[in-house]
Amino acid sequence: MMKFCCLIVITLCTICVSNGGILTEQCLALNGVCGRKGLTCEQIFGLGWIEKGICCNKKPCCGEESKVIPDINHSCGFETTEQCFFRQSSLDDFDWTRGSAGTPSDDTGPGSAAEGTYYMYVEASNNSPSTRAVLTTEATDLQACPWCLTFQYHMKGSATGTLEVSAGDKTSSLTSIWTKTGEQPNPESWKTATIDIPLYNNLGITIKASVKDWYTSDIAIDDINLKSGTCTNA
Ligand SMILES: [Ca+2]
Ligand SMILES: [Ca+2]
Repeated sequence: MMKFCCLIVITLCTICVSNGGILTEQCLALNGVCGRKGLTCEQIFGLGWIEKGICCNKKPCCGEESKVIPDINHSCGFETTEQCFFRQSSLDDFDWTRGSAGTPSDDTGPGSAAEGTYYMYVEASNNSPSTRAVLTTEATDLQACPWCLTFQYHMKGSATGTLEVSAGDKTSSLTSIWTKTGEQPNPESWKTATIDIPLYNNLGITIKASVKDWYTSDIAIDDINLKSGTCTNA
């Protein structure tokens, strides 16, 4: 029976390669595309997929037994004080503040939430230039697969600093993958960030706001969603 199964796999691999990686529901390629998302086996299941050069070796296969990418969605709108999957970091200079209906400073910050009533913001008035506040997923186990991160952000104020998203293996170091600096166009309105996060083992993601100058430097975020898969296919 095993020999019969292996023969089928090898045959399918041949078909896949000869067709330049046509997608099917089956797990086909040595390290070709797999499933409907157009991702390599390693992108979906991580290193080791082709450990012995054979498709499906020791890993869940993209067939009936497992899904191509598990359907996972983490979200956080800050409507309650329950812990979000993004939490306050202690490896920074100060914490984000949960707020609603404006920030204490005039001419900066949102007038209302992007979603619901509450959002998170950095209050620049109390914090010196170049200080930063970080939200991190460090305490959350995130599966090794590609993710699509979206959130709403608000950057209004003549001295607005920088909002930066970084991702990577949290046991080593993170890489900056998205940055906005300064007051944004049409600054009264919330904007949507849509960020593809590639596959990492031990994935960690941070959202960091840096204060550029004194009080007109508030930055707010709301409605964070992290969905498995790429943003194109999510
Ligand atoms: Ca909200
Ligand atoms: Ca902090």
